[in-house]
Amino acid sequence: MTSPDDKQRQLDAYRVDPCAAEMTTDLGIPIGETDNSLTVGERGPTLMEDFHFREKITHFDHERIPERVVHARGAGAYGHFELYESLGEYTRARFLCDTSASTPAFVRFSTVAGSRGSSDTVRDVRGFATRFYTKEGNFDLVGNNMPVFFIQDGIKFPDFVHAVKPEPHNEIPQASSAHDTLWDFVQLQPETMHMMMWMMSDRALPRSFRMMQGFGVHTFRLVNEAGKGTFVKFHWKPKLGTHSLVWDETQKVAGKDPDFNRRDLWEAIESGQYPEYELGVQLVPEGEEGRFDFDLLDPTKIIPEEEVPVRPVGRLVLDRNPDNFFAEVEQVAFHLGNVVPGIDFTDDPLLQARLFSYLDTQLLRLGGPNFTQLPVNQPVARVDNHQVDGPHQTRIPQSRATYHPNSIGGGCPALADENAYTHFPEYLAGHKTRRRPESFADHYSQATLFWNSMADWEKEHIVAAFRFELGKVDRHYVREGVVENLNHVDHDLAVAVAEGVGVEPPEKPVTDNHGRSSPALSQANTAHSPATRKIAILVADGVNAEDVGTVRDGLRDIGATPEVLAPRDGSVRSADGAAVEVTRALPTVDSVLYDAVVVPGGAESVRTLSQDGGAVYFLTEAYKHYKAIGALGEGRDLLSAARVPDGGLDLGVVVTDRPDGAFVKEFGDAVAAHRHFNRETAAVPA
Ligand code: HDE
Repeated sequence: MTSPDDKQRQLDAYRVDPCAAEMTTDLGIPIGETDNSLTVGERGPTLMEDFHFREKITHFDHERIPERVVHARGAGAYGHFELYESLGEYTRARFLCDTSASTPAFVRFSTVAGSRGSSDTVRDVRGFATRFYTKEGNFDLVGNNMPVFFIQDGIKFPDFVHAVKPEPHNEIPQASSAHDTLWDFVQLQPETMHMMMWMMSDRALPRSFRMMQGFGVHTFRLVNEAGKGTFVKFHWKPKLGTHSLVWDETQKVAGKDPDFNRRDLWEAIESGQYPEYELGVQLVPEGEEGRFDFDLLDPTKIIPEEEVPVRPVGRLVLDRNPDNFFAEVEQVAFHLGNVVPGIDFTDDPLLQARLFSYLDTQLLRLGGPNFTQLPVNQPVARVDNHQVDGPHQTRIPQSRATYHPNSIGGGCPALADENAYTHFPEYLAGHKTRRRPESFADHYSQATLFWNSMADWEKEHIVAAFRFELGKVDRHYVREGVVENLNHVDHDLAVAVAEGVGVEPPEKPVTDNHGRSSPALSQANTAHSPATRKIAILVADGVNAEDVGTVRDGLRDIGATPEVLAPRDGSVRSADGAAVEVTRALPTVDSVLYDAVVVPGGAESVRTLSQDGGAVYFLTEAYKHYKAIGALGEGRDLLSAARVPDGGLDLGVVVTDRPDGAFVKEFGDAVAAHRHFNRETAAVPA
């Protein structure tokens, strides 16, 4: 049986308490002076024999490893996975059969295109890579927050990545797809169209790593004790629902807090608001794969949830931040090839390419074949084999015979028996060829399905995103090429985009829209909760203390995170002379860093805030970004100053004279709704 502590106990052996010893060199020689180099006289040259100086600088010079060529920027956390019910009918993977096991896990979330220092909130896919430290070895589910991919065959990956990365001549733009080379690739490679619909949707702007779905993307294979295979797609569903920022907000956050998503994950775990995701599987029995109008091996296609339901099988809880970013998050080395008995691959050509790439990339990044010995990469399962030597070998093999078979070493280690990994004996025969199958040829139907499934506001955001991105493309013919491709997806979409980017709109559709939709694809149909939402309470001297108390305590009771913001830090004096503690000073924060805002009553407080451009702008901008807004008593006057319509529950503006439970309930519901896209905001000056 696995326990979530197995991995932590193993890591304990590597954790270093900085207070456990005095300062030494790397070889343990005590150091009493580290501020001055060894010189000839106080003003003379430095001596070569200063071994402490040389060791310190040499180590510093080598402190970086190559950043990941993609997914360079990320954040990680430990957690554990619990299974609801056994999947023994489909797989022999023990962690998917034993409901008493709690499997330790490590997750790394990431953006894809930007370098390590880029901003979190750019328009991009997010990586969602999960490692399960099972008793049978590590299983890495290296997924994304979108269920399809840009290309069908891995041999196109370098082409795609070169196109989306900053352009080669001037290394501009950083972490953005809005430039010529990406869209040139897109217009020439129509298999990208389905993924580009996701990329231009709000899915590319997650509010939080805690509020995005995860997908294994490829079709994998589960194999049971009897050797029977079942095709499987893996899904992660966040407990808090799938929610996104709005575009204007993401761009501002990129400057105000480039670590927005990273910080959000860190703070949620530190404060005990543990992120939680449900693992789901879509199962397709071997032999039934022909029943779809697409190929299960094509990674640019989903299986609509309405056709094959996602069966929830377990939950992942992230409950521990790493101790050291470099040692754990930077050095974690995921590999699609890390599978356990009972989980196998398919012939998806993107998956097959990844099986080569991840191991290769780790050899470069981590400097040799022993990276699996790094604490975060070590399995909790026992490791024994004849792979010896190489840079940074940290184990001390005691065997006198490092080959198999051997008699000198007693034949050890013995080969595994019935628990050994066996590959699914798929029957294959065919000519060697470099050809894409005909079953991969339809690049548009599912892009149309995605478009048809969107709510009106989601469609508006997609059109605006295409207009923004193509508007940054200099070559007119590239814009035209993309519009031509879009006309295969949906005529109205193509016309709307064309009109925004100065391209002649296509006259008629290429084919009729098939009219099918999949409601599960829309974020309008996700889970909603006020839990963990950051809510600003704007106050100044003279605030009504009862209002603040009721709102703050009421919001905490529904799991939200209220923060009291005032023109200065420390505390403010309430109308009845009490001290109201301030969480943060207004000049150090911005409305884009909060989910909602409330203005308590208190005539003097509201008068002061109305004279404070920062406070007024805070509200105006929150309104523009469709966030829930609340006001109590005189707080209404600040709404007027910010040109926020007074009241309008259906617009997410909650106003009351009395600070009571009913207000908290209504405001909590408005917060849970996430955004109120039915507002008219075009004229709002923020
Ligand atoms: Fe990756 N990918 N990828 N990828 N990928 C990497 O491995 C690659 C693909 C994904 O948090 C690299 O360790 C190829 C699909 C995530 O450390 C590299 C192809 C999906 C992460 C690599 C793909 C992903 C990576 C870079 C096309 C979603 C971050 C550094 C055949 C299912 C893992 C590294 C982390 C990272 C190659 C396509 C997800 C170069 C060749 C599809 C989440 O090996």
